[in-house]
Amino acid sequence: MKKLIEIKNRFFITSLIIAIFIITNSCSKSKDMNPAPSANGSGGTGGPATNEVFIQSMAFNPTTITVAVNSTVTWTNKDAITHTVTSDSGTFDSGNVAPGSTFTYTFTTIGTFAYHCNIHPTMVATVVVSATAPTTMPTMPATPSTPSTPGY
Ligand SMILES: [Cu+2]
Repeated sequence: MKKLIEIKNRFFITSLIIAIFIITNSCSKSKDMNPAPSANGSGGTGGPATNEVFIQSMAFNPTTITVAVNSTVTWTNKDAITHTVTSDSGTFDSGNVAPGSTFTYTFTTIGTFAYHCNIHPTMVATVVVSATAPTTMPTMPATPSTPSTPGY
């Protein structure tokens, strides 16, 4: 009878040690949890779309746009003053483009077309019309490198 109690006692102590070990182990595991990655801010640059030129801050943006032949280019006046989109060679002329208005022109001839604003002669830009669509993609901002996680 005394022997049986001793065995039961040892079993209890062994179980207790195992239980403590499991609890300790599971607690240390929770330290491995990584913090959730923070979400990036909203995208969208608000810049001109493909085949679009912004007339903004007394300048054409982009100053040189390359389009495939038979493309339609849209100029959008983002300024609070009137501008014009006038070809240097007289190929096209928008006339007055009021603030918030647009001018479109379809380029059916391959070549380089310099243009300016009749009201502000310092505003000059170029449309390059190529046989095929440009292959260059808009430059994307570099992906920021993730900071290294210190080892445990
Ligand atoms: Cu102007």
